[in-house]
Amino acid sequence: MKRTLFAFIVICTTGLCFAQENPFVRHIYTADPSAHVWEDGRLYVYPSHDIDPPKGCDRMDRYHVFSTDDMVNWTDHGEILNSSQVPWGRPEGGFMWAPDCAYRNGTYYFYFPHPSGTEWNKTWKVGIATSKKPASDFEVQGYLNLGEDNFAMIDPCVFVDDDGQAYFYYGGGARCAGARLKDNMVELAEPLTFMEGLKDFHEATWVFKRNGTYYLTYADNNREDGKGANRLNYATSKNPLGPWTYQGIYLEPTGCDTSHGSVVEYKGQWYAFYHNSVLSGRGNLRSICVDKLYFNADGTIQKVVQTGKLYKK
Ligand code: FUB
Repeated sequence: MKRTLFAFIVICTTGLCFAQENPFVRHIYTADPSAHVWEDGRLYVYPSHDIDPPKGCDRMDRYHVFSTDDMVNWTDHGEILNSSQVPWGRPEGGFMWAPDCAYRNGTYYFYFPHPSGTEWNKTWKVGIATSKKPASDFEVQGYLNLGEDNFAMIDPCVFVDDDGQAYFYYGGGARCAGARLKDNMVELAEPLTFMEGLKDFHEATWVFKRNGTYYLTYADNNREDGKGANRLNYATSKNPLGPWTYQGIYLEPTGCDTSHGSVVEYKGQWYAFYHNSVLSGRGNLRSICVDKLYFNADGTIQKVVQTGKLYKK
């Protein structure tokens, strides 16, 4: 009864609102949550969208955006971009993987990995769509020029430092690279360099800053019984481009074929966003979740307690 009440969906003027329960989005499958707090005081989540029935991660072809101002009631702002709207995208569509969003001088920059060719894993690009609004009206502008080697160029992350300098990272195919972005947010200001000091890096880069320390979180390559059981790890540095000091695991496996998350502070509380498989029972039909994240006095991260219906193997 309690669960039914919690899952009750309320129709709001702006869209669908959901009462808090993990997973906090239950009407569609979502993964790879990138969370940001923007100037309007709301927390926005930019996830990717698993399509039912799944075929690996091939059929993921669109993005929705969600927001909240109380971590309890969530608004689905609807679809903001579809692979059919990407002029340079692969003709077959799909493969709209983990995105990120950044804000600068009145414009929202939405970075999304998408292949330009049928041979998807050799033709990745990081597309950019822009809008004057955080959750609608995005228009594809092109893609970042990241050089000739487009293998596994996925999972873009853009971190904007306190001085306004933006940094671009990507992470896939067991390598993680980063570089400063120009003020225009659509060009690198310098060649990409590989991030040093990460242990067993797989993908899912996320960078944030707390008390003058930079944190880089990522998924490792852990596997159990031949299946993905990736964990979220983190490393710290006094420089946004490293070298990094490996610190450990902060999120254990969530029952999915992959793991991917973000860390953000909102109204004085830190949160870990991630995805799990409790709605579908399938590792590639994922659902985004959020739980509180706590730091120790020395700045290390305590293991996140996954609430709600816990994943059981
Ligand atoms: O969702 C598609 C891919 O799976 C992401 O880009 C990876 O991080 C993994 O979560």
